[in-house]
Amino acid sequence: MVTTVSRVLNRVSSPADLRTLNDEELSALASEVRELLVQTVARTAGHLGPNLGAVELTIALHRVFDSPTEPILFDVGHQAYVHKILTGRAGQMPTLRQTNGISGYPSRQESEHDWIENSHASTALSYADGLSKAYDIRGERRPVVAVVGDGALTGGMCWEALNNIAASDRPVIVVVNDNGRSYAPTIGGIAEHLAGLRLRPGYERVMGTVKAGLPRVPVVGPSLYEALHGMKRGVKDVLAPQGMFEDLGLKYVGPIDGHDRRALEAAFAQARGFGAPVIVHCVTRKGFGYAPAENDEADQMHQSAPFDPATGAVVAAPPRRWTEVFADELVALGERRDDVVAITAAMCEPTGLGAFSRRFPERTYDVGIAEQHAMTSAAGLASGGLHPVVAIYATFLNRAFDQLLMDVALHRLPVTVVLDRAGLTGDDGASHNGMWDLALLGVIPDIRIAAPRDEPTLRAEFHEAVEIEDGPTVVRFPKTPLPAEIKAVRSVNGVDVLAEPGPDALVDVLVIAIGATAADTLQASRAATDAGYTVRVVDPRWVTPVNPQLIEFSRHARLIVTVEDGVAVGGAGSRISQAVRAAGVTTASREVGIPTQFLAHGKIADVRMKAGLTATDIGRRIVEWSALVQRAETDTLSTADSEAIDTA
Ligand SMILES: Cc1ncc(C[n+]2csc(CCOP(=O)(O)OP(=O)(O)O)c2C)c(N)n1
Repeated sequence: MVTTVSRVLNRVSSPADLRTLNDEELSALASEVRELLVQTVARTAGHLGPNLGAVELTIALHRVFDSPTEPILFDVGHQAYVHKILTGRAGQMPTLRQTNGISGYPSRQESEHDWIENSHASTALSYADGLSKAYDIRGERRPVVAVVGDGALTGGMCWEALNNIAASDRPVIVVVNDNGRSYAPTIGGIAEHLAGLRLRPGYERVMGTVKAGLPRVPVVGPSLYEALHGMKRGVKDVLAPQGMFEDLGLKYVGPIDGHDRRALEAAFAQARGFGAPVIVHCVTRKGFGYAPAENDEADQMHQSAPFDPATGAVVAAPPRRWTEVFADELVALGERRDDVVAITAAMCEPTGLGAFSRRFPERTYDVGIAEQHAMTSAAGLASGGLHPVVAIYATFLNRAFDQLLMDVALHRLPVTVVLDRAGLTGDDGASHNGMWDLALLGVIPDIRIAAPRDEPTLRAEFHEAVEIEDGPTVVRFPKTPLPAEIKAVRSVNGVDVLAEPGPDALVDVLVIAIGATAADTLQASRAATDAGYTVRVVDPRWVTPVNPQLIEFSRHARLIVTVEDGVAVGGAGSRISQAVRAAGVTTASREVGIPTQFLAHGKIADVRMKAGLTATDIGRRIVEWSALVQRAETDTLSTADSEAIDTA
């Protein structure tokens, strides 16, 4: 177990230290890094496969390029654990992704070696393009390195950037970390082209023969590494234009065995010396050196929950998630309706499309990491008479906003967008929280958004959504485990009443719970009841359009409090408040939601606490606001009394 940093790794506190090590030490270092990766992620959870595959590549980059003067940018950043280890953070690895610990992505706060931290894919080449332009204008000749996976390379932004990079003479070095996979195998023409380069005569044959003869061990040792290392050094690493890249006007180096550090270093040095834009194509294996990851068919332990390092087996059975319910319903829907098709942006299994894709492969489209294209392609499918279901994580919807607005909604096309991981997601940090969707979607004319609160409402609302054929619908649900069923005490014109003193009662507070906040909101409302206020808790089920019944309920309350797990500014609550005011109802209203901040990574419970969104926080605020309203009413009454006396 390497929680105390050992041996060679002990001597590496910055990339400069790497340049003092000999071959043997560097091989030992690679093994130690892998051991540390496995032991760390086994406890903290996180991205394992991508990092195991990038060990030699990252060591070689840091030996050839002088980071941070020569920036190394990691696309997505989920494969940057090795970079963290080599840039002075090995000792902090046990805190990876933990509250107040180091981030699971590069972090500008953590290190001058970390340049970008957004973790949405396919941006590194654009950053590199811009950085190199800046250096150019400032008269500095500094190479900029962008490390991009074959998966991220399917994203359109990469090609927009390459279009500019190729037309310049600035030293942008695009290192393609090609493991043939995103989560699952990368699909599409670009992937096929890369595969074509990778499969040039001789390359795969050598790799295959070597790999077949190797003993399987849980964590790679120097001998295994050396075997590959030695055998692969015959593979060509020529500086030569190749097909697609040549057509773009880019120089191409490769394919390089991405686990042969010396070959990598030679290629990087060659690219660096070239002094102009160049692609270095490195072929790696996701999960390399750790048998359970290499053998994991689903995603090569792309992102793992805590596991037993000896076997790779996940230690705790995962709780039942919203995703599984959606997955179930989608298959059932596919059986009933042959016009339903499913689209994923390279996240088939994580977004719950796996079962549907196996049952209806001809009706499932993996478009690559290309949310924008996914949405407009869905518009095309809908124009052609089908009903597409686009399944993406809420945070990645940001990418496809304009496409949903203009290409889908403006055309009133029946596309159902299913947003997983809506609300706080916690340990993946600021860029992964699904907290913007309600605010963004709220400005789309006539869009219909459902926010289920539990399993039965998810099933029901998804079905209602796909029945709508005259415009887009959205169904959003969180990452947190499914709560117990929350039964409505009654339902009025589509609004579920979850708690109330009685059907006709005028209440002190109308609490409107959006989607999965229902459980906490009910708990919070009990605090208000305990404090002596009468409370009605409702779930509108559909966030937009605002249900007129909410306005009716508002007329029978002294205060309205909305609760949502998205940004409060411009969110569902503010929309409801506006609708209430527009209807001439003067009931005071307050909105509980996520503050407009980039929230640091941590356990969801900790992040929720920092955001003031626990049941206790919500309860306290409801009580405080109720007291304010009561006081204001008393003040108004006493002012009215004194006015009456004055004028008497
Ligand atoms: C815009 C966007 N969509 C989806 C994701 C989720 N995601 C994270 S890593 C990944 C696969 C990346 O594949 P690749 O770039 O080949 O890197 P690898 O993990 O194979 O090293 C995906 C789809 C993301 N980060 N950004």
